Amino acid sequence: MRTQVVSRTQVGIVGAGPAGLLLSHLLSRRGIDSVVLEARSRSYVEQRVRAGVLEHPTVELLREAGLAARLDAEGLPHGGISLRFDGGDHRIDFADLVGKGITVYGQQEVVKDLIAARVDAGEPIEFEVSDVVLDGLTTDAPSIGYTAADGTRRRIECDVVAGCDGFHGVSRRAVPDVRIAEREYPFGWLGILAKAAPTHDELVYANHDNGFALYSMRSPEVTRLYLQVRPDADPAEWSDARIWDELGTRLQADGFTLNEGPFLERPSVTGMRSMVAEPMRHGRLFLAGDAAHIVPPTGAKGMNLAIADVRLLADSLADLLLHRDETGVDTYSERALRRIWRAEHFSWWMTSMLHRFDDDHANGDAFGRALQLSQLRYTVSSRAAATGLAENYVGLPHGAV
Ligand code: FAS
Ligand code: PHB
Repeated sequence: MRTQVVSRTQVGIVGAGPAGLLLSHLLSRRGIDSVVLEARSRSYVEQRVRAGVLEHPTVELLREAGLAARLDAEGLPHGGISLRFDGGDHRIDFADLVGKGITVYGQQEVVKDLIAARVDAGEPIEFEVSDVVLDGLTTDAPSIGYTAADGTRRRIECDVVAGCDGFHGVSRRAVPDVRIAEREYPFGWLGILAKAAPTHDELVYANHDNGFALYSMRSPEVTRLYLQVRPDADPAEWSDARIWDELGTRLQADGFTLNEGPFLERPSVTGMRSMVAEPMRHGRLFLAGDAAHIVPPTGAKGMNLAIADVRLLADSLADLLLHRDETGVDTYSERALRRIWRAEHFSWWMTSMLHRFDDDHANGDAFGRALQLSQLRYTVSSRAAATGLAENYVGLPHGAV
């Protein structure tokens, strides 16, 4: 084994997704140094197409943190969404119901803005690392061992380790007594990114007899679309013509047209699951984002929840490292989990209400289908019910639950 290179920082962060990058930025604004270790290349993480919707609290936080210049210039503010079922459109008017909205701005754009802020501040992000090992987590001198992109074996000695390495990372597995609560769904989403000008200026969630479809966008030139498919569906079975045909069927409504165009990346299938790992702390290791929880994307909560975790974690670590006050870190997991379970419920509720379940699934028989339609009709006809959807979708204020 080549000699180890040892360095030191206050917070070692594993993962350069929205959680890890934002945590590093928020800590830096408090004068706390950190190092971000990322398995992939910079270009890979900046091109990875994922979430598309920023909650109101997320936009406010990015603005407060000085990260919203491009978001404010290029993001698309939306005042509502439509639920499409029973052959008709039903708009949920966020502005009227809760006085706030959302912003459509791709996750990869948020990641680019965060990386640019770290690089501009001269803060280290190490890309293409491998063999990350977390040590000493129950001591006050934890460390992270890893192999750097140049092949040297390194170790970072820290005060704290932040596990922001997503669902497939190493951090959750370092929590010995972790308890996992989860649901698998009997379907996935085929994601389509098309160079085709959006024809409708808000998102449409469609519950059709053939299955769920989502109409979204990324810019005045790019449409983002999703089709419910089998969880093991092979994207190769979905020709361009079949995709456009099925989208046209499921999104059909009076006055609605769909522009077709070339795909900007090959359509891929994302599985659907709900998962929560508790506790989100083990000694000096703290989990944030997908490392600790996963939601089905129907509620557009995934990235927003990661950002809410990080706001809480940054405040808690600042109290610990600047003031030796452990109150924040001692209650971080319990406080974060309250918002997480609210988002888990909302995402499960939206998923259960909008997707078609097979006959052999509890939600798929005649009773389940009738319940689903009744829930949809109530949600769009009752101001109280529509307000419930609106306040969860635009995002409850951080700290509200
Ligand atoms: P991330 O997964 O974004 O980042 C974790 C980072 O850690 C990655 O860059 C990874 O390379 C790195 N990493 C992993 N293991 C490591 C190791 N051992 N060492 C170093 N680095 C390591 N959410 C929505 O709201 N809407 C959507 O439409 C949506 N679509 C999605 C589609 C897909 C295919 C996926 C996987 C997720 C989707 N999500 C969506 C959820 C997504 O946006 C996440 O919630 C968000 O990326 C969470 O951010 P992080 O917690 O930072 O995790
Ligand atoms: C997206 O635009 O990618 C998107 C929007 C809303 C969702 C999921 C994904 O619920």
